[in-house]
Amino acid sequence: MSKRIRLAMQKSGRLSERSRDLLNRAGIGVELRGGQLYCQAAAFPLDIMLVRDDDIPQYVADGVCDLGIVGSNMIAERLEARGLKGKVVTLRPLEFGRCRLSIAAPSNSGIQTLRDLDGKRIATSYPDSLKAFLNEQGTKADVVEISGSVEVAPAMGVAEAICDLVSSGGTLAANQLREIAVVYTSEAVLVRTTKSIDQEVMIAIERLTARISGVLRAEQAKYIMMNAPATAVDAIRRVIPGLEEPTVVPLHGNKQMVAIHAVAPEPIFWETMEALKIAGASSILVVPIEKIIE
Ligand code: PRT
Ligand code: ZN
Repeated sequence: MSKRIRLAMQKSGRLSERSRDLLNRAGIGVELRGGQLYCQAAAFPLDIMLVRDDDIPQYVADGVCDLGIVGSNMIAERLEARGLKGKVVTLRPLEFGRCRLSIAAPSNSGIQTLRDLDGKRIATSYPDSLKAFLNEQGTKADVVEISGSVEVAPAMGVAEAICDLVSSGGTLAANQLREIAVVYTSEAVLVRTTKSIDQEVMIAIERLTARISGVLRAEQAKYIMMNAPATAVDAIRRVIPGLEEPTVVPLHGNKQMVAIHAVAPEPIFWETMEALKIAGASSILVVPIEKIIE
């Protein structure tokens, strides 16, 4: 039996569905039933451990798992802030689970800047990230560690401020909290252990990483086709940023007109389509791309 990658990802929570979806789009064949802690991928030498996100950094750092899909906030808190950064390498950001770790205080309090936090208490589930940040900023606040519902800490008199993850900002607003500093921004990342890895597994990791990169690039990119007068090709190339070498072919029976086909590395907005039309293009088609391998 060939050797298999061991990958840790979140069992259930904000990252689990997107993690599973990403692996499936990379052709891995992940079928998970509720309550499962372990799963063998059908179409790739990959075994998946489904765990709490808090445990993923340690599993990867210890080499219990070769790879992990986890928020970079967890890597920062569990490893970087504890001097263990070298235990894992980030293979690539995964473009989901975006958020920021922010310090916030009640809107009606006098706390408006970091300096106002001197001598105050800040409640958080990210004590090590927060302590490292306060140290770096020279702010002398006390860190109160709590495990959940951080946003209610000021109302309950547990602390004067909080430090928590923010994505839409809705939770802060609902609790009359104002953001005063960003500790770091975060997104889901693919990480690998720096412990030694079997050569066969390493090759499979490279294949997996290339497939994931292909999926993510394809998600952004669009295939664009249009007709235009041959004289308009240069103007059209200027409209689409990053459009490097389009395929330009003459239209049958009309020597003045060409068809232009190209991969646009970024989404094409209506404004871009309108600008293409003004530059001379017609019959403009934009279609999604499913996979890319360079
Ligand atoms: O059970 P397990 O330990 O695995 O899960 P969990 O409950 O600890 O984590 P979970 O599923 O809530 O979050 C997993 C990961 O999602 C986090 O580690 C981040 O990497 C990422 N993520 C992205 C977020 C958010 N956005 C987020 N908004 N994690 C939590 N939040 C919470 C935040 O703590 C606050 O309570 O959402 C609230 C704020 O959201 P907004 O939209 O109101 O600003
Ligand atoms: Zn967690």
